Amino acid sequence: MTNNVASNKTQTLIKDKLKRPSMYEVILLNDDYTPMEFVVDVLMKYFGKDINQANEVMMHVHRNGTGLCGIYPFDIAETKVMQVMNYSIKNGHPLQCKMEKNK
Ligand code: TYC
Repeated sequence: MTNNVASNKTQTLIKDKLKRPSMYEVILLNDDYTPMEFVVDVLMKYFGKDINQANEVMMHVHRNGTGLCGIYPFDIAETKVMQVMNYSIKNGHPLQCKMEKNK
């Protein structure tokens, strides 16, 4: 190895170091029982949506089966999913939420 040419291993290490962290989509799932107002409340409470954005996402999920709430680093996405599931259970609703690696 010459002074100014890094080995493959070094190049790989540099690349690894600079790689952006993977991001994760938090996705809401439709069901027949959760009230629309509750879903809107969830989107405002946990995903920083205003009333209009929350209504849009909720209606998208209602019509299409799933919808994107937001995209976050792993730990934040995981926390949001847990918060939504806990809040839904506490209020007796079957609302489901999941996370998926963002491609
Ligand atoms: N489909 C539900 C209803 O008609 C409303 C709903 C919307 C439920 C979005 C879940 O993620 C959801 N009451």
